Amino acid sequence: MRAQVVIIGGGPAGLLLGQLLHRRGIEAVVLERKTRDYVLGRIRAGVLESGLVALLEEAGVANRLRAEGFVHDGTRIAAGGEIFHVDFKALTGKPVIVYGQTEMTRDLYDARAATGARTVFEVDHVAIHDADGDAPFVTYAQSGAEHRIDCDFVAGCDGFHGISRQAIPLNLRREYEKTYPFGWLGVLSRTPPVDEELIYANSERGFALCSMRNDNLSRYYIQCALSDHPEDWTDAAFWAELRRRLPEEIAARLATGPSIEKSIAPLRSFVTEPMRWGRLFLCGDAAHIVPPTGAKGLNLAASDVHYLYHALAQFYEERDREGIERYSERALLRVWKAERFSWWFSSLLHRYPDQNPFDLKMQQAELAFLRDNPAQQRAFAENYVGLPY
Ligand code: FAS
Ligand code: PHB
Repeated sequence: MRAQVVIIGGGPAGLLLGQLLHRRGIEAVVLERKTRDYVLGRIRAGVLESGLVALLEEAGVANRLRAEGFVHDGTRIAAGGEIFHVDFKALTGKPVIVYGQTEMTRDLYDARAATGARTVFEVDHVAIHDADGDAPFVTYAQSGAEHRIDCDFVAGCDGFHGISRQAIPLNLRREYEKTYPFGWLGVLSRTPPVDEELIYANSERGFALCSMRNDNLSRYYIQCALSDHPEDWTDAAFWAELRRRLPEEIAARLATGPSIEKSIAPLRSFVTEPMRWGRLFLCGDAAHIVPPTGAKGLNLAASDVHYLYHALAQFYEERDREGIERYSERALLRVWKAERFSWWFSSLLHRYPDQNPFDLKMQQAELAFLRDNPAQQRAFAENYVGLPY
């Protein structure tokens, strides 16, 4: 088999890249380890930056998003018993759209199926060969048979636990990592959202976040110990703890109900450099991870896709290698700015076990500065709605 591009990973990065390439007449095969339903069963991100929305529009996959997504002009931040609003639209001219990653991925799968482009599910033993040469190829097993795809380029969109990053020789890779001493316990419930916007809360008991997917589907998170397991938390215990971490007027109107999904995500900051080796390009979580506090994970995958899509189009349409040569440099410049914002916002809202009274005073002063200073609010808003590509 042969393809111009082999995309390893059928998550949002791989599917969005495949759809954009298809629209430019560039043929890509997507290899996905799981089934489509398994991928769609993951509950993850919920906030889309305008850059990602524009890419989905260009990919012809934004109709449902436009019809069902919630346009949010700002967010609320609760701390010290009070709550303040940051107005993204007034400060930056841009909103964000709340639309579940699951639904975005579903739209991308539907669009890909409609194009007839090749997607191979339930692949195993995927391996990348000769990525540093001029004739790379990918091998994989499926349904007991071994397969080989010769290609021009390989896009490693296989997430943090994929094989693509490992294909780059260790002596050529530089990895940067910070792990956080807590996780996020997330609950999805068929209940009306507690507010029309997201509420990020810093409480003495720890972080909490009130989000949503639609008028009757809410997503809540509370900071939890790394030793916790979802089964340690009954629904009643989760709702009671969430209430304790919210201002009274918000807690009083919280609609509770059975959890339809309950999971714990560890928090990590991670970047691997470079994001390219020869004809292999890393995209999305395969190259970097951010704590979900700043809602950047999915949106960073999108900017990687933007740079790679344009680089490949430039190569095939103009036989110009400039975008390919500069992919890693360009992508990493934005990655590190999002890593910084996600780390800063996490340090602002969570309670850390080693925080001393001075540290707490610094956190409170940082929150008060964000509450009171228009320049700091503008900087926060610019990062949250998404820095330019
Ligand atoms: P993904 O991990 O989504 O997709 C990679 C795909 O590659 C998967 O489908 C996987 O099955 C496949 N794959 C892996 N190995 C393979 C192999 N060897 N061969 C073939 N296929 C392979 N971001 C936010 O912005 N907000 C959030 O609230 C948020 N919550 C998250 C919660 C969890 C538990 C996790 C893990 C991440 C969360 N994220 C969140 C980040 C998340 O949204 C990612 O940034 C986003 O999924 C990145 O998309 P991809 O890079 O496509 O990686
Ligand atoms: C979500 O809705 O899942 C969500 C929203 C904002 C975040 C993280 C997660 O910062």
